[in-house]
Amino acid sequence: MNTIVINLAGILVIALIVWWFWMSRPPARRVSGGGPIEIIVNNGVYTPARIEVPAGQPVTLRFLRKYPSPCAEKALFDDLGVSADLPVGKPRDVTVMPPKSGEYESTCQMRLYRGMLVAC
Ligand SMILES: [Cu+2]
Repeated sequence: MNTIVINLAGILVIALIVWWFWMSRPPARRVSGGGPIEIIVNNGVYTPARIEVPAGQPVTLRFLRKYPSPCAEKALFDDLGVSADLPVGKPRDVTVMPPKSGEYESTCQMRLYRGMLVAC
């Protein structure tokens, strides 16, 4: 009986982890006006993780890394050819330009942190 409960709990935890890292779709944040968009880097997530930006215009993202683990030390935009080092506790501005409308993923070097720039 106890084994079954423990197994179920284990499955639940795994499902939660899978959902958290791969399937959660937080609501997009739309950019209004100029100024950098602040992104908090902490506990395995970017906040906000999904940001809508205008296509074909440079946009500045201000990464604020609060998590000291080396996992969080880089922000990579593979599709945009951008890679930035993020210092702990100090804002780091990264300017990117999505060339056309579409989704552009940002990740850490291990791909645990996942963010999405939605250009339209
Ligand atoms: Cu990582």
